[in-house]
Amino acid sequence: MKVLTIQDISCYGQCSTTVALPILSHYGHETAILPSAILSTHTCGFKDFTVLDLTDEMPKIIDHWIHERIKFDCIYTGYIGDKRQFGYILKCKEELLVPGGLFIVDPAMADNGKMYPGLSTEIIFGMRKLCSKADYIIPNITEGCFLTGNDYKETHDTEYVNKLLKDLFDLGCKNVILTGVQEDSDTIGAVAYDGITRTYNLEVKEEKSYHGTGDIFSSIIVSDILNGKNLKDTLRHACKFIIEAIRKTVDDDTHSYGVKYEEVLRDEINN
Ligand code: PXL
Repeated sequence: MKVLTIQDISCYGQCSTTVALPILSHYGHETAILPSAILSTHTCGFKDFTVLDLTDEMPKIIDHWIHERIKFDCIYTGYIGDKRQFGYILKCKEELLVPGGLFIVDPAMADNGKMYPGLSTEIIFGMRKLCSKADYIIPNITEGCFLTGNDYKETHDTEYVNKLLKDLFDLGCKNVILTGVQEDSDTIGAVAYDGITRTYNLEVKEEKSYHGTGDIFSSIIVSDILNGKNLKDTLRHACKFIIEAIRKTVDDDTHSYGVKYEEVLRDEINN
């Protein structure tokens, strides 16, 4: 399938566009990018990172593609640093998706109860709008709380998860995939909700957590959905992949900025 991903390029740090492209390609998809910004690194754990905003370039790229009659089977969005970009993204959805194409939104803007450094509350409003028009949204718990006004909690009983899922679904999307769900301190995973059915996949939690795992998770979800894999297997694949990537990284103290997901891809090829 032909996938357009709209998110930033963090030049160093294993997140957003630099992880989405190899993963989408690995699972057989053709890729195109509409970069929202170029940063020297991602914004968590690095100081004094540089940012080049690309908002003004977006409409020119989109208009060229419309002129060329270019179309995509899926548009997959991630980190967006400037509120002016949401309108351009919705234009992409209207003009560049094939009929029946999928609009998948990872509202990548927050984690561990906090917004990422430098993001304003206007980003939350924009992400809400994207979510209202999405076929799938893939928020983590923190993003789910910011999108719906629920309080952030570290562990998540069934009542809390169900309320978040319902409030997220009520934004107007067709499917919610909520990540980072922790029923207790030993397990972590994801729950999908389509307005009727809840599909769970929880795994034994690794001690450490890393930046960029949400982007890897979403890229696998997008890849598997486009390949027609069923939801339960898709969730299991994405959760196990992240756990495995963390396991490959934990012993290397010099590697704290992201996970060694490439080694998991290599194992999938070899096995
Ligand atoms: O991994 C999400 C992400 C994407 N892009 C940028 C980020 C982050 C998280 O820190 O800073 C620029």
